[in-house]
Amino acid sequence: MPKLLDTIDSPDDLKKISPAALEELAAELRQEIIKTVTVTGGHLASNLGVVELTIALHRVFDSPRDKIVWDVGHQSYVHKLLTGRKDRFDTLRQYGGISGYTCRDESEYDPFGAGHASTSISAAMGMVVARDLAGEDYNVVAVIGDGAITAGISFEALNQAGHLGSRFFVILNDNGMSISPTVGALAKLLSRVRLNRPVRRVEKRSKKILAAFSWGRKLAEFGEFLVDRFKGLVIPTPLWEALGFTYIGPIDGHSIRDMEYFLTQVKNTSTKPTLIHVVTTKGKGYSQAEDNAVYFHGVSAIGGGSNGVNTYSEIFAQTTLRLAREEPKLVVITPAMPEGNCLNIVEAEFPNRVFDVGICEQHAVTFAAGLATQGYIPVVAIYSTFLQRAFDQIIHDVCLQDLPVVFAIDRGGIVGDDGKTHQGTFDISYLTLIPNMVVAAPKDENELQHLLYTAVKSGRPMAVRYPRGPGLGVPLDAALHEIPLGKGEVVREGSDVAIIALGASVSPSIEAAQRLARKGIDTTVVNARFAKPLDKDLITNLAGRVKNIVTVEENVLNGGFGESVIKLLENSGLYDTRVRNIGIPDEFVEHGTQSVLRARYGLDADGITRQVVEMLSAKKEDFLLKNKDKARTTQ
Ligand SMILES: Cc1ncc(C[n+]2csc(CCOP(=O)(O)OP(=O)(O)O)c2C)c(N)n1
Repeated sequence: MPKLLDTIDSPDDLKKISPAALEELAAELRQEIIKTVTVTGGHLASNLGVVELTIALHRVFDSPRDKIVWDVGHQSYVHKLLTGRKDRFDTLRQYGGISGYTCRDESEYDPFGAGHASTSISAAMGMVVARDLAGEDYNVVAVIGDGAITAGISFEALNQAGHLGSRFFVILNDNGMSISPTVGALAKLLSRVRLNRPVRRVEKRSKKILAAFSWGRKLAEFGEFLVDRFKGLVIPTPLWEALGFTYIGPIDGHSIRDMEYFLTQVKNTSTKPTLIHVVTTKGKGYSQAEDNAVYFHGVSAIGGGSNGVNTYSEIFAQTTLRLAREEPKLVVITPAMPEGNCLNIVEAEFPNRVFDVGICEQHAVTFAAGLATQGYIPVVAIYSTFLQRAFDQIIHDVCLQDLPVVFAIDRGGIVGDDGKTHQGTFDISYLTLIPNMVVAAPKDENELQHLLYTAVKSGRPMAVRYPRGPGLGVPLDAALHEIPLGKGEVVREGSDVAIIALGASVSPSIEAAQRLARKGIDTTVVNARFAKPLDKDLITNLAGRVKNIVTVEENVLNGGFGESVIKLLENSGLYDTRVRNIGIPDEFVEHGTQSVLRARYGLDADGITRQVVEMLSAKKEDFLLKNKDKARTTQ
């Protein structure tokens, strides 16, 4: 039987589908998503939860003229399938394929790209003001989850929206879940609304009341009516009202009919900021995902996983648990990523010392700084890409006051399928420029344990940055020891060329050295361990002996580890050293598997070998330090 989905190339086609057939379409969309995500990996439960909401939005609004701004963008698969991307949907998150998030380059139906949470209301407000300034009349709709709305930036935008008072729609997609259950006082308030019977009655009654109205002007009072009539019940109207919004809801987010009805009313009548509270079930329609929405938030592609070797995140959590047992002042902070950082084992034993602060990276860092002022040792467990959010907090609240906050930075370097918005390729640059900060990166999971121990003992702001995925499978030392700050290690001696590698790049550099040996090239490999402070003695002595130096890092070259090495050699007067920096050029790294992307940037053993051979066979002048700008552009 032909599929309804096959007939839809744009929201206009969707509008031609009869209301009676929409449930069938919803089922087809769910099947398509499950089929694809099983192969490609991706965000499953969040997308299954917004099937009906997305259908209703595209039937009521007129995208791309009307702007629908999805927060995070991880739940935009249905939207992609309905906006001309179904034929490429099987390339989701694959190298060269469509992104797992919204992306302006990909479609005119994506008015704003995302990947990080909580930007939708701000971005949509920009569009609202642009519309008003230009004297136009399109609709702007921000769709945000109950997790993402907890971030400060969301409230900053709501605050402005209420102040300006322009016509604007915020759809709060409330499923009670972030990746883990949503935390915080707002989450408690919303869950009272979701679960409370009187609210369900309100919902039914408001529908009846609406049904009694004819379409048109009278309905303009609907929002105010609902607010007045039921104020004092558990509906959180006072909160939204105080922010200058009309509150509508809660609405059953799996009833297309209800949503079309309510959305049409507000679209036709509302003149001010309006928040439409839609209640959905994460994982809807796929019982396993409904029962375990945490696990099914994001699933790996077939064949993905760690092949039985512990991931760096797991080793981080196991070490943190050990350290928490020894050090009663140690506390752990996660901005909404307890699962990704494997913190469940720490939380199980020390529930009062693990704090999930919600999707609030800025608060996480300043909260840690506050704890540190009182003698606690906060460990901020955070992904590299999300820590970008807290740049000023690291500078102003932690480093300027030289407070001993440990940053356990997961997903440093190339992360893979999540793509441009999630690559951890900037942290070495943005952390090493800050005074007082120590920045370390372990060569393997055993060294991760020791560096975490070192960081906790250091009494300094210190970041330990490690990659996404499994460790190397090396044995773990039973006893933890401190590593002197700023001390690297020579892991292999050779006289033709020296590779100084950072973190995850050490292992492929060792492999490259073995390949180079087969070509008769004698290679030193240094595990730098610290991007700051650099091991000055080790590096300058090395440059005295070996005149060809290659640095390797999974970070952008601009402001990266390699540049610091060049600066050190220059400042030490070692101008006759030839240096080549291997790393990420000045671009955003798209999606694809980690191995494909590492190969693309020459960061795997093949690429490092090739570049060393190239360097040794190139003219000497191309790499002399005095020509360093040229050297850097020979990537
Ligand atoms: C700044 C930032 N921090 C953390 C994340 C990781 N993350 C992706 S989705 C998500 C949960 C979002 O929850 P919610 O907004 O309620 O959407 P749902 O998945 O429940 O539909 C989190 C924490 C992110 N994308 N961006």
